[in-house]
Amino acid sequence: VADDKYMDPDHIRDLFSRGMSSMYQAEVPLYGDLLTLVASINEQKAKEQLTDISEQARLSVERHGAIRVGTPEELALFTRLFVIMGMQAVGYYDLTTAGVPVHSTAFRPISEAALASNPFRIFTSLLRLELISDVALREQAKQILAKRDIFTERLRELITLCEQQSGLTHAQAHDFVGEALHTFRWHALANVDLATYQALHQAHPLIADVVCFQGPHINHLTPRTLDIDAAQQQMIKSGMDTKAHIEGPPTRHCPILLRQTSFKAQAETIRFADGHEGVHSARFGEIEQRGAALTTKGRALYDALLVKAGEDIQERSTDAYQDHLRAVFSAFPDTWQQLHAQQLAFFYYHLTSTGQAAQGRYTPDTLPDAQTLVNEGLLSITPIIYEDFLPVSAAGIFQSNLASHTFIPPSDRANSLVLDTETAMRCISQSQLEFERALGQKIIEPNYLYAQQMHQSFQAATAYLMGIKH
Ligand code: OOG
Ligand code: NI
Repeated sequence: VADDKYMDPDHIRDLFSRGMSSMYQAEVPLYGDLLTLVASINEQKAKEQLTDISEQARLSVERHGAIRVGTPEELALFTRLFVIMGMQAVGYYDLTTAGVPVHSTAFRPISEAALASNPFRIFTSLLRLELISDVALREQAKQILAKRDIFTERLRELITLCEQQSGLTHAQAHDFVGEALHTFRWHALANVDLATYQALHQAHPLIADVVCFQGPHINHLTPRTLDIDAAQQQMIKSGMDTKAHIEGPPTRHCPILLRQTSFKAQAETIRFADGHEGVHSARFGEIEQRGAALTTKGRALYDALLVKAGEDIQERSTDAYQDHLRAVFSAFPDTWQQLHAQQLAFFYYHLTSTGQAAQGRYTPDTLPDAQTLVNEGLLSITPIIYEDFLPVSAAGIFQSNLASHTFIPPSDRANSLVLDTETAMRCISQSQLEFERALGQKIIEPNYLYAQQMHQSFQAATAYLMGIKH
């Protein structure tokens, strides 16, 4: 039994996610427009889709954000901050393979109940300063980062208090959320002079974005739409500077994984420490559509088809690219029954009315396998929603927001950054270990969570068919 002296972490996360959304609406008015646009599309679509995917309540509060931190110590602070809101590091994404000098995880809730109440996630990237080959510049960046403190003193006190007493009272939790919001707000005042900013920006725009400000400003908040094609069209119609194509799989009858698009970051006025004014682009808008989580087998097929589709993407216009993608993805089964039968996606099982009437029909020895129970109409299936991210899409989102400035594609960047794919590939497990060392804990493997959910739902449904009482 939970101690009601303390606020439930799910409740703290909900307060925090609402607070972030209000703050970001005030900071980036276009984000407010995006929320309105997505809400109206979701309302139209909800009736058709939510019968397949039952999560009415969470949709209106569902969003993810992203931050980028500069040091292992800063990353460790976020582990402590997010766990208070019931968010843990799930998934490891090495974006250096795609030419972006960061590696990342997503802090998110993991239990079914917590996801249903508010699935707020923060994609958190750690800058890899070791990839700056100019030693003097790297040292300078380190020194600048060492001087900043991204948490208020009161926030640190509250985190320590929470760790000591294993929870926060309602008053302390409200105080905590207010203090935590400060960490994510925008700073129009840089903590370096213009020349330093320019030198870091020259090395990579991301480095300037992470190093030159007082804190890791939230750079986007992404609402979830039920129809990203309709939302993308609306975005273009309302004049938003939208990304050329939607990241992820093509339009399908059965949505899988994650499809995302964004409007580009705008140049914002910055005052530098030496009084100069300049511009910096950081904050953008993104929307996403989520579909079924894929098994390792399904994911391998997805990755292979994406590579195949990407081989000649450059020459194609947006529409031609989507057509091409759809053609390539015709090799990916597109009914829930097939996706289940071929073990490409994760599912929840439910007893049908036929199943309800078959209580105790089987023993552990006679129980058929899942596919047979589905075929015989005793169990029905619904897809388990993908709660995580995609490294190729994430890199595409990063890059579309850097492109308007001096982003240099990986092949031309050899003089300042060592980012060739082969080097990055060889270091993958090593870099994950380093990331985990900085986090202060192991990263949870997403498919472990989905497999567990699928297994538990099968156990519960078949226990009934075997007459086992819980
Ligand atoms: C994070 C970009 C990744 C997504 O939705 O894939 C991301 C960033 O730009 O910091 O948010
Ligand atoms: Ni995002």
